[in-house]
Amino acid sequence: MADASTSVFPKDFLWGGATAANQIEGAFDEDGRGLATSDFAPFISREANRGYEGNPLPHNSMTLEMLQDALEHPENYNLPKRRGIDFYHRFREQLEALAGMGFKVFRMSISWSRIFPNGDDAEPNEAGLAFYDQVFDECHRLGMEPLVTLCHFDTPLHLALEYGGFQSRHTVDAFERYAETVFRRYKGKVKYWLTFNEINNVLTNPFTCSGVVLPDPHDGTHNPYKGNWQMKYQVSHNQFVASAKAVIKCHEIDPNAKIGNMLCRLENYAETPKPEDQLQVLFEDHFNWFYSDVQAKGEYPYYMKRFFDENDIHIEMEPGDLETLRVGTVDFVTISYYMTYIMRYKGETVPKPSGSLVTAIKNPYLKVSQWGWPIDPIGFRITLNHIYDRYHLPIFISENGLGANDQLDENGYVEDDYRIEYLRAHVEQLAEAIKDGVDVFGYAWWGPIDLVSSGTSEISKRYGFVSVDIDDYGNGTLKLGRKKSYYYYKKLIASNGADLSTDDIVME
Ligand code: P53
Repeated sequence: MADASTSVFPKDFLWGGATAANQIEGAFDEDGRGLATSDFAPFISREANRGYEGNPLPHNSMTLEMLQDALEHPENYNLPKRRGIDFYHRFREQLEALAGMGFKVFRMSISWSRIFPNGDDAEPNEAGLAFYDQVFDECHRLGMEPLVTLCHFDTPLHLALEYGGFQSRHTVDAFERYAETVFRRYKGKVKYWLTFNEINNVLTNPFTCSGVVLPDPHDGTHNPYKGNWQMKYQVSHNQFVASAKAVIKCHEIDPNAKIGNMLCRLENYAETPKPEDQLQVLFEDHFNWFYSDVQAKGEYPYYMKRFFDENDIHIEMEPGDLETLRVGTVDFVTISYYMTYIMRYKGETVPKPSGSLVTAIKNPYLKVSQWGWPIDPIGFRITLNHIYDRYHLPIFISENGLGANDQLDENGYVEDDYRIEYLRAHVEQLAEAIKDGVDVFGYAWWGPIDLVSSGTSEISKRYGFVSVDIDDYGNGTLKLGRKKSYYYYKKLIASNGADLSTDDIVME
């Protein structure tokens, strides 16, 4: 029998799950919380979403006009991120269910607009600060270390509307103050911090990722978010500086805390052995590595110069920025890993990023999820090796998971063998990576409790081991259930990842 004594995982490996404030909390207007961009991300059904494979994600097309309309007439929209799963009121019960699997870590984020309702207020909101005190205390009581993202896709609305989000240095300053405030408040309670969630997603989702709202051109000629590389790379620079400033503050305020980055890792394969296709992989890799290179190595990588020069991209910097980036490098690297991508040569010597999160070219060797995301456990091992080789920093898996349209019974149970298989296969490859010598210290399953999807605001794209009785329109009792995968993950954690067998799952 495989037990913890045969495990290849470090003894204190952090098994657990990951969430984000905007996808679980709800209570969007309670206790002084200000509005955030995520409060305007409308529900997009799976049917409506069918056409988007290979295109930028739907919320990317949020324009100023749509936002203003939703602000004036919220009743015309289904806005699930305002409801979440009511974690704000039910966190004790929900955390307890997660701790029941033996979680050692709970990844969550702080809602910036709960702490500073406008993002840049003179004083923080004590009710918001007190809420997270309770959540962290509860995590510790249950034996879970909180790992906390400062900003996970929820820029305060005021900063988005008045300053264009991270297009402005005002937002950078506001972020630094927010970060400093929470580092001081939670010193000793939070050991692991992350700066921005999936910082590279500005390339595809500047609204969601960076609070950028652009006006609709009205003549229907183009999507204002398409291309626009000058804006996106300026925003990236501003977020790098904001991230580095947070790292520096964190180290000053709490020398025992560690702070990491978070990259949506895109592992690319060439479509054929043609050297040109492999060259395209190199290009796309650069667009992805750029983010972790700056955050982990502290400087702009050599390969961006030519891309910026030949595409007429000019980054405006303030004096001291390069020094800030150099000093503010992260202590560890984290990624989300969901899938791999296929690259075909586009015929350009200096191409632009592909601007898509879901690969348009199908990999015939891989199955896909119900949402068309390729499932590639071996790609996970490959990507972990690539990252470790590049940075030699400890790695934490901030996200990995499978969204599925679970058919829950009246107890919230489903025999989700597909999720069990996804988890088993990815942990198996994670173990291989660790045997390869990669330093990984934790693994957080995305959405260990059903929550609102980021890309489409669906709840019916369920990721959880714990189910929540709520539908896409907010109907339901919010009662929790335990899926079959709950008992599998519990067993896996109890053996510290040694026992991956799926045929002796005990439902208790
Ligand atoms: P959802 C796209 C591709 C890969 C990861 O995504 C992504 C996205 C954005 O939707 O985002 C991360 O909920 C993100 C989470 C998100 C999760 O992946 O669209 O950090 O907030 O929920 C899964 O299925």
